[in-house]
Amino acid sequence: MTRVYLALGSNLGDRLANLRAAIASLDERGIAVTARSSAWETPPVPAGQPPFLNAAVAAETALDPPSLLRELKAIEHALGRRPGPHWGSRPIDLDILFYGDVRIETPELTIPHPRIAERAFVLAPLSDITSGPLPVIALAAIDLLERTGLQGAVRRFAL
Ligand code: A4P
Ligand code: MG
Repeated sequence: MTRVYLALGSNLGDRLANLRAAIASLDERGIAVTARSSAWETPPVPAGQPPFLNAAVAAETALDPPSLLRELKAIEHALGRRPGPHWGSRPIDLDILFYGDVRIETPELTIPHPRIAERAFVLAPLSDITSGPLPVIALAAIDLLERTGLQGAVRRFAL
């Protein structure tokens, strides 16, 4: 089993329900959720689309990285996501942040997910479910979040 961290984001439809449904689906697909963050409302990057609710989960899985990505894509599709513009609005986005301590650079997968260290919408949820150094990056989410200067731009909701 490998410890993975996943990011969830929604800015279309019932955002909280989308996050909850995605987390329930993970458990059904061999991705056993062990911790979930609060839901954080975050300004969209780039601006000009509805605000996101973001969350992060820790999970244990026996799936290899390509199989894990396939399961996440299947959940996105089941929850109504259809291919659209890169960085566009979506009912649900599921990304692999970390897969154990592994680095992966293939056409289909970049792990750790790019730009984690600069993204308040990833770091705020991660700071709920991690305390020490993050895998690979080796710095704590809370310290990275402070460096973004965006802490004040995110609001917490129960998930
Ligand atoms: N892919 C490569 N690496 C990964 C990975 N670690 N996890 C590939 C998941 N997928 C990965 O993703 C496109 C392709 O990336 C996948 O088919 C996979 O082969 P996608 O989810 O279809 O498209 P996307 O989400 O538009 O792209 P991406 O790269 O996930 O976008 P980002 O960088 O995550 O940005 N603002 C706020 N406030 N909150 C957000 O959640 N999200 C985005 C999406 C932009 N702005 C946001 C938020
Ligand atoms: Mg994505």
